[in-house]
Amino acid sequence: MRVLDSEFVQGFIRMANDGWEQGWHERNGGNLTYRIKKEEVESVAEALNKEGEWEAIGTSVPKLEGEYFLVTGSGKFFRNIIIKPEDSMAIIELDDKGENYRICWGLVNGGRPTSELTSHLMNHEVKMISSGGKHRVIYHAHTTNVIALTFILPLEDKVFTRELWEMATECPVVFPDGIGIVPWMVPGGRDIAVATSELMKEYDVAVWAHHGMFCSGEDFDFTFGLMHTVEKSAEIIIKMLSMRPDKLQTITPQNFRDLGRDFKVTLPEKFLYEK
Ligand code: 2HA
Ligand code: ZN
Repeated sequence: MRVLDSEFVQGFIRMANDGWEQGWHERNGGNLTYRIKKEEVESVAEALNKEGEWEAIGTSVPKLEGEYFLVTGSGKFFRNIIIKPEDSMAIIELDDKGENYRICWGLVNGGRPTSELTSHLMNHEVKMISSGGKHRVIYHAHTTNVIALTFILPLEDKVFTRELWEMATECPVVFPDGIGIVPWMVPGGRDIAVATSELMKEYDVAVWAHHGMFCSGEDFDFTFGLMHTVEKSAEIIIKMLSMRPDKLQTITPQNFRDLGRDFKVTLPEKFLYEK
């Protein structure tokens, strides 16, 4: 099958374009990667080039040995993915140590996988293990309202989680484990990748202060939906704070406990502190 005809590639392109339309991907901002299923790799096997040069990942992800990923390209614009996907993204294969990758398809005009490949692959490894193999999508976006909040809220997991939960009743059901905060760090390197993947052991969402968000999920719908839900909640905080500096009423810790019981989600007590 042609790579571009396969459902997983179409799903990837649609998600990338949805992110563009949300306004989360100015210029070359953001990146998206998908751990391809074995049967999906087989379905496009004849279109994959296995002669490419191996390149160092910059870290070691041994649990991902031999895995294939569909990834956005470094310096490529999300805005262009829908019109020139073969220029904007690539399929890469990892070697048997999880230390090197090679390009098997895409990036037809040259280029490299996303500048955040180290963060993506370290997060994939952590989430593949913690989800028993279910999580396949890692998504980084420059979500306007969450970024704005990182200038005015303390950079603490418990503050962001609680404030975001309070803004929309469905939030604790969509991200019951909460969200983690990475303080400002230089992007693109191993240090920010290590810090993010540490948080991803506990959470499906990590905020990069003054930069954006990372989300992990099982498929394109869940991962996009997660990013969208967190960002929408942040938008409500901004609107709320723009109207008045404090809340007249809100969802209380006991309301959250009642919600958790009826919706069968465990909400950690550390987020249900008295203010
Ligand atoms: O430009 O978003 O974090 C891509 C990025 C780097
Ligand atoms: Zn970024």
